[in-house]
Amino acid sequence: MARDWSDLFILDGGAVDGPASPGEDAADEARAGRFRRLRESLRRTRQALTSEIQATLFEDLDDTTWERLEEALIYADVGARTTAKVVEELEREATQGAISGGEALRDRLTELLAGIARAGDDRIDLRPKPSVILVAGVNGTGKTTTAGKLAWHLSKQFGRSVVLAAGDTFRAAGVEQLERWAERAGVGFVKGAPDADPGAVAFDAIASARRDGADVVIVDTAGRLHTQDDLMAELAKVRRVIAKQIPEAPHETLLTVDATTGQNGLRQARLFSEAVGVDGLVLTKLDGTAKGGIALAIAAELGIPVKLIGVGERLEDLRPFEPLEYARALVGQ
Ligand SMILES: Nc1nc2c(ncn2[C@@H]2O[C@H](COP(=O)(O)OP(=O)(O)OP(=O)(O)O)[C@@H](O)[C@H]2O)c(=O)[nH]1
Ligand SMILES: [Mg+2]
Repeated sequence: MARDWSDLFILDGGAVDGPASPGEDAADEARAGRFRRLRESLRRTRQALTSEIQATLFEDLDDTTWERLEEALIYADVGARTTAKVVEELEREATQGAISGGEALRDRLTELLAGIARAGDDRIDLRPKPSVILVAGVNGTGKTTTAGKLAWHLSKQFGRSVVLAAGDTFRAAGVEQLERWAERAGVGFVKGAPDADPGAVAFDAIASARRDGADVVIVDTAGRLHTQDDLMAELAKVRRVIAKQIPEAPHETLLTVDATTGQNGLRQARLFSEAVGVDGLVLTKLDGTAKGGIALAIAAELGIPVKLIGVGERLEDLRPFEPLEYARALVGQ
């Protein structure tokens, strides 16, 4: 279960904290602060859900309770199938007398949602040297931003040397945008000639990382090509070219999903995971939506763990995903 950045990454010889390594008290404080911010960013989701859930708290648990709860969860984008599963379970437990009253219902709801959100191993293995992380996703979902934020964390908090690879060669602006992130994060940057082949850029970036002994290569990719098939074919090709440098690479394929796109996110996750394979999800723009529940639908239906969440546009607005904190924030506990 990833809580802190040091829990998210699997590092050589244990957690090698970088210069900003906090002491235990500071870590607790940081955790509390982070939780506050997560609650704040999920405020909209929570307000919608909480008012429904609060309304059910003081009623007898009857059909209306379950209907309202279902509506609230579907509104939060938890998805029909996952919602049905959760509510059926709660109803069953209530009938058996295991849940009585609203408080217990809320606790159990939180527990069930957290359990669903926890899908498989949600860590990122950084032991291979260099580790290659491929960032994929449809256009505008936050790939470039996530690549930049992640590079910054790896460099600042863990002292890792990082190379950002401008694999979105489809748009010149995309290359420049990543270059600005590399400057802000203070990490390496590799781009190709205009209209270069994205696979070739990734290949060069890995070659330069190996030459310079860099720890992590993060490859940004295009989100929009002429067709979706083109996009999947290009991603598959980038992967093949990367594997020519290091057969096990990319070690991690992260898919960015914009939390504000609701159920569309589930379709995207299915498409990418079938076409190129996805190791983990980055749920972005959680700060701007009442629909944060899509993480649950993706975890439940596709078994893809959420590893990171984006809660804003600043460097520090990327965090490891923590299922229980997330479920609590969602339910309003
Ligand atoms: N509020 C908020 N905005 C975000 C977050 N992540 C990304 N954004 C914004 O979303 C917009 C798109 O982000 P990009 O990183 O450019 O997305 P992309 O997937 O690289 O887009 P393409 O390269 O066009 O496919 C930018 O304006 C980002 O600042 C987030 O977590 N919260
Ligand atoms: Mg981009």
